[in-house]
Amino acid sequence: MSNKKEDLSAATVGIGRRRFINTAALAGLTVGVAACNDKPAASAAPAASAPTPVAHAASEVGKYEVAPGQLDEYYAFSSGGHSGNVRIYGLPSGRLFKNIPVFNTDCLVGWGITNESKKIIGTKPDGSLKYQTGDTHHVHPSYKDGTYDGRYIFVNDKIHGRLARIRLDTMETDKITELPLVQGFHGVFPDKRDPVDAAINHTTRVFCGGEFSIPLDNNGKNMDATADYRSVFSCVDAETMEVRWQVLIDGNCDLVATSYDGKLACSNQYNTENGAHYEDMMSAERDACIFFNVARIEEAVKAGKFKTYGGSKVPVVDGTKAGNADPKTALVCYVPVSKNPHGVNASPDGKYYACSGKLSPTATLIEHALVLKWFDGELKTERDAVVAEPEIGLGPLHTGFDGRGNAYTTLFLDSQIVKWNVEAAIKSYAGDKTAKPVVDRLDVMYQPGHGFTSMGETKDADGKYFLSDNKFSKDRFLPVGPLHPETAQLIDISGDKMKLVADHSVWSEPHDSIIIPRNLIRTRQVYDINEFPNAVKDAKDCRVERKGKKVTVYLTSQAPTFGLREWTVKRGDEVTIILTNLDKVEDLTHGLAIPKYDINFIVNPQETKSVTFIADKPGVYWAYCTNFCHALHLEMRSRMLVEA
Ligand code: RUQ
Ligand code: CUA
Ligand code: CA
Repeated sequence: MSNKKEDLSAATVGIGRRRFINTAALAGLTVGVAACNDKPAASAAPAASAPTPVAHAASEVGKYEVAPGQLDEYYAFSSGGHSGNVRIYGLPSGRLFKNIPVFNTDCLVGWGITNESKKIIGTKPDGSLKYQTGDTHHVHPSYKDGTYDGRYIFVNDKIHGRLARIRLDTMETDKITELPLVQGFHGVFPDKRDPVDAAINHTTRVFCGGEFSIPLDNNGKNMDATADYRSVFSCVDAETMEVRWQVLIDGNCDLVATSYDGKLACSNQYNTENGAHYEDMMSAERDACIFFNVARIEEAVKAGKFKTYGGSKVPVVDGTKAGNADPKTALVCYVPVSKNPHGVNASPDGKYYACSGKLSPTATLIEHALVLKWFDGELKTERDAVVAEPEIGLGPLHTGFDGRGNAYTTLFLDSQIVKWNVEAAIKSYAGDKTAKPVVDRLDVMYQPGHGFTSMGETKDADGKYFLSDNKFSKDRFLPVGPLHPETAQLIDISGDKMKLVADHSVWSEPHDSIIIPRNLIRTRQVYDINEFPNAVKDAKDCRVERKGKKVTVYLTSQAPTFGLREWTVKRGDEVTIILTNLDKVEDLTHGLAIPKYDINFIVNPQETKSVTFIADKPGVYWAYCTNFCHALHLEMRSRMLVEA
């Protein structure tokens, strides 16, 4: 299904006959995907049916390679899906630099093991982690004046409805917030300037789309009253990470986009039917893209026009259709969009939102200024905000922009990236038969989910690269057993024709990524010891302090020794080890592991971390350095005696 080489005209002609995808076609799709995977792929040699890759000419290979000792031009930050983390890799090389633990636990870093990380993730009353899993989907950095300011990255956890913030100076998670009334938190997007005070031209709010509708009073008594299930759209304060307000809506949210003037946030809706089963969710020919008028919502909250639900204190305003019939006072605007859209993206010029059809072979283009006009009561219907709906191919999901007026949409079913021209699409919609929106197509391997352009979510879209995060890699890499890696395919979009220039393997399962030029990122390689109130600032301060059964071990590391050669605690003590790395040299990280006590974490230069455990197993235990730090790394050990 995906290996076909369609010529452009044939593909375009074919679309009209496949106007909408119905249940039968979807059933066929499942079979198709399974069939593609069914071929024996145990051999490392290319299978006979392997596609001829649409690759660049051999002479151009060097152009996209990063030679030994050279640095990449871009950072890519990528969500890790149900691995719960965020990855950083370099482009164009595809070199993996770092996995940032977020909602997952990670024994390299000690994420979920140290007291500091547990506090960020959240604990139960007994001190254990509240959740050990997460499903990261969408990564978006904070903005200043419509482009990245290098302060933070925000990422969601779809499972437990949490929003995390990653500091970009250390590239570590620093806060996590759980949203009330939310199951399945999918889209996230920071504002690109303050939505209420235009003078504040950086991110102050992060918008979060709740995907699964649930009973508002989720008390175990109302499984069948699905018509009363609701989902909410949430706004989180970017600094405090507290939930400011929520909007109760009809239907569901999915992905989220924000305007460049700060006035609107929006979310595509694929389940306006409010169905609980998939047939119900795809029964309507049209769903919607819902727009949130941020200033009006905040006025309503200020005026006390809100309710609270289910024990949460967060104000919830009414964003239902019934409650917002008059555009002039409406908080929200539901713009009808073709069947079951997935994905909404704002164009870098701030003028349009592209919302893909998924079960319709179209992308719906909505004009920002017209949505504002609707809120002013100057538009007849919400649908009048639609300015184009080009037929682009089967299973359109996500769209990136090049800053030169072109959009690039992933076609999941066609296994293609389609490049279409925004102005041509608008002309064609207005009746100009000579306007041809689709300008290029490229096969990708296979079934792309998310795709994005370099800087494409900013006003500085540079039109250099498009990265296609594909959901199936099949025969593209050496086989590694039943679970395949995914393919991230790098496409050069700087010319008229898209050019596939690299296949990168990525571990399951990236959803969304962003590509940022390296000069926008400023990291620190060494911590400031004073950031940690509990730091042990001198090796001479190492000691053991006892208060009843609570014992604190103050420890330092400095290659190749720990500040204590040994220490003693008693069986049954609650032991807290506070470890400060006194080394100031860049890249000089130490680790501390204690056998049988399940302790393992690292401390970076000038960093302090702590762990707490019950000393319930008498004996001598070697506490050793895990991170190769010195010629005497193996000798870098201490002993803990737990007295019987
Ligand atoms: S979104 S590709 Cu389409 Cu969360 Cu996963
Ligand atoms: Cu310190 Cu290895
Ligand atoms: Ca639907």
